[in-house]
Formats: sequence, structure tokens, C-alpha cells
Amino acid sequence: MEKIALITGITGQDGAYLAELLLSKGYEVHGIKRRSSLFNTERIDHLYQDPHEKNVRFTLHYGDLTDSTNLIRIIQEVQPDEIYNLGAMSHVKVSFDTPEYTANADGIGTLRILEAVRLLGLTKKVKIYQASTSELYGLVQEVPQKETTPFYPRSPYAVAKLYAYWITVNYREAYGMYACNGILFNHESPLRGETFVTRKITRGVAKIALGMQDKLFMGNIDAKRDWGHAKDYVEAMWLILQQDKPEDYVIATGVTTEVREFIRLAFAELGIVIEFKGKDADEKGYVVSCSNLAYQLEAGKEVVAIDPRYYRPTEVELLIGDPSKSNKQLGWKPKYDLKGLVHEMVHADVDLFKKEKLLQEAGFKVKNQFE
Ligand code: NDP
Ligand code: GDR
Repeated sequence: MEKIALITGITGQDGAYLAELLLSKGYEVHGIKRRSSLFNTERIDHLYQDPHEKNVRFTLHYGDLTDSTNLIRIIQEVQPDEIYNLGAMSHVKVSFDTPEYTANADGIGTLRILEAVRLLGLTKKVKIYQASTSELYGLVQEVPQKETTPFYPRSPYAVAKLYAYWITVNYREAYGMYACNGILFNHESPLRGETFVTRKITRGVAKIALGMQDKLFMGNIDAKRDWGHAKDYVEAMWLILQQDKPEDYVIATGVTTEVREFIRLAFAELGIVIEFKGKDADEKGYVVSCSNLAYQLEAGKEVVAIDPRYYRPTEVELLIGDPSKSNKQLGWKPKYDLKGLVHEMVHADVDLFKKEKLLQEAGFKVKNQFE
């Protein structure tokens, strides 16, 4: 029989890829989206089905992780076989500005889902995936980081996710629920939110090459991350819920790269060679040469500068995951490497901004003064 999945955070990067994957596997997919004053379904519009059609396999419900009555109602109505709890205030820097809300949505929100399943008597029917994160490791205790590495969260986001991690483990142990944590390291794509570092860079590089932006203002470019592609990572989420026993897994590539190197690779993708000079807050990136005739950037042009406003009060300097357990037990291996990821993201943003430039030049779009 067709399985039913419920996804919180369906309008986000991972929600969109996961919905696509589950539909391709024949699932009936339900998603929870928040009400907003502007449309926020751009990433999943291609999956939308008119609810008046017959055999609808993709349905959206209004809801919020801060509202337990609404979660109970939706779970009761949908009767899912699998719940993927991806909804969260997911920006680490923003969590320092909204710590209480982050704790509510990311921490207690997870409890609300688990408790709704318990109260509805669905503990033996529903499998639950919790979107845990490499941010739990925070201040380096061990490298590479694996399932047994001690946690040391370094932001209100990570502390909220720590609660979510343990409450998931607790409900598994206390009530015998199939509830698992995927401890996912950073994963990116052309659908990545615009203010996360990789997308900020690929957007900036595309706009600089097209003459639509002067330079990129960055925070701590010494930080190192283990970056994979979101498409590979949603596959792992699904695999985690298809096992005989519920367990927690690290999902990572096992390769770490400095933010500075990601910037260099992104420019190089367009034939632009840059070199960094200076130290800490005074460091800058300059164009050395540009071999691509489509983009005429002069040698010596300053294209990257540091703005300490993007520094975090407490930083996570180094993340590198050990995916041995998921490789072995789940048979999971990423298909993308960093180069392939950078290639896809940069070219998607070049295409996007070429269109935007055309519209601007034709007078159809006003330049966004806030970008
Ligand atoms: P996004 O920020 O792209 O998406 C977050 C989703 O959560 C959006 O759909 C958002 O809705 C929704 N959301 C936010 N607050 C609430 C709320 N109060 N109630 C209901 N929904 C809410 O994140 P990603 O797709 O990148 O990540 C998915 C999950 O995985 C998150 O939990 C994140 O913390 C976690 N994670 C992500 C990693 C990554 O590298 N991407 C790595 C490890 C963990 P809206 O569109 O309305 O804002
Ligand atoms: P992260 O991702 O905090 O790892 O959380 P992000 O892309 O925001 O930062 C990665 C690293 O880059 C440094 N950095 C900058 N970051 C941003 N956003 N903007 C900048 O200008 C900038 N300059 C340098 C950061 O300081 C950091 O070290 C992501 C989120 O998806 C979480 O939800 C998820 O849990 C973790 O990944 C795993």
C-alpha cells in the first residue's frame, strides 16, 4: 500500500528535495507550511496539485511548530506512516537575535511532534525523522566527528537542537517509538537560502561577474565546513527510516574546506582567479586574472572584503564528519563532490541573474536597494 509522509519545513531547501524524492518513490506527501504575507512556496510550486483533482498525492496544510493543537489536528487527519521534522529557524547567526523563538520552534517544536504522536496512540505506526545537525558538535572535542563524539553547542540554535536530539532519543527509549536523529553536516544546493554562506557566495560571484554587484562582504572566512549536496542528504533521511531498528546517524562527506577556499572555487568556476591578502578583519580578495571573455573583471579589483558584522559571538571553527556508520549500515554514499556542488550552484545563479539583468535593463524590474 502507498505510504503517507508528513514533512514539516516543506517550503525549505531540504523539504523541497525530500518531497520530490518521496513522490518519485510513490508516497502520498503532506507538508506543513506557515502562513506568510507573501507566497513562500517557490521551491515546491512545481509539485503543487490542484486539491480538486482526483488522486491528489501532494497536499499542503497550514501550521506551525509553535502550535501544538494544530500539529495534533494535522497528524490526526493525515495518519502518516513517516514524519520528517525538518521545520526550524535554521540560521545560526539569527538565533543569537531570536534565541527564545528558536528554542520554541526548534527545541519544543520537536517535543510537540513526538507528544502529538504519543497522545494520538500512533507510537507503533509512525516513524519519525528528526533533523539534527553537526552544529551540536560546536567547539571541537574530536575530529572527525562521529555518532559518539561529545556535543558542545555554540549557539542558541545548536542548544535548541540539542534538546530536540535528546528528546527524540528519550521518546525512542521511553515509548519504544521508531524515532531517529540524522546528524547532518552542512548541505547546500541552488535552493539553499540566500543568507547561508555558500549561496551568499555563489549569488555574489554571479552578480559581480555580471557587473550587478561591487564586492562580497564576508564574516569569518577561516571557518571550515564539511559541505555536501542536499539532494544526496535527503536520500539519507529516507534510508534512516527504512531500517529494522531506529538509530542515529552522521551524514557527511568526510572532507572539510575553508570558506575562503569556497570563495576561490566559486570565482574560478567563471574563469576568475582571485588572491587573498591581509589578515583577519583587514583581509581582502583581489582579482588576479579573468580568462572568461563574457566577464570583464580587471586585475587588481577588490571583490571580497571582511565585515565583522557577520562574525558570530561564539563560532564553530571546524566541522568534519565521519560517515562510516551510514556508509556501512545504510549503504549511503554521496554522489556529488564539492567541485560538482560549486559548479551547479554558481551556474544556477549566473542563469538567475542574467534573467534579472535583462529585466532590469528592459525597465521591468527595479534594482533592489536592500541587496
Ligand atoms: P530552511 O531554512 O531552508 O527551511 C526551514 C523550513 O522550516 C522552512 O520551510 C520554514 O518555513 C520552516 N519553519 C521555520 N520555522 C517554522 C515554524 N515555527 N513552524 C513550521 N515551520 C517552520 O532549512 P533547510 O531545509 O536547510 O534545513 C532543514 C532542517 O535541517 C532544519 O531543521 C535545519 O535546522 C536542519 N539542518 C540543516 C542543515 C543544512 O545544512 N541545510 C544541516 C543540518 C541540519 P518558511 O519557508 O515559512 O520560512
Ligand atoms: P552554518 O552555515 O552556520 O554552518 O549552519 P552558514 O552557511 O550560515 O555558515 C557557515 C560558516 O561560514 C561562516 N561565514 C558566514 N556565514 C554566513 N551565513 N554569512 C557570511 O557572510 C559568512 N562569512 C563567513 C560562518 O561564520 C560559519 O562559520 C548551517 C545551517 O544550515 C544550520 O541550520 C545547520 O544545522 C548547519 O549548517 C549544519
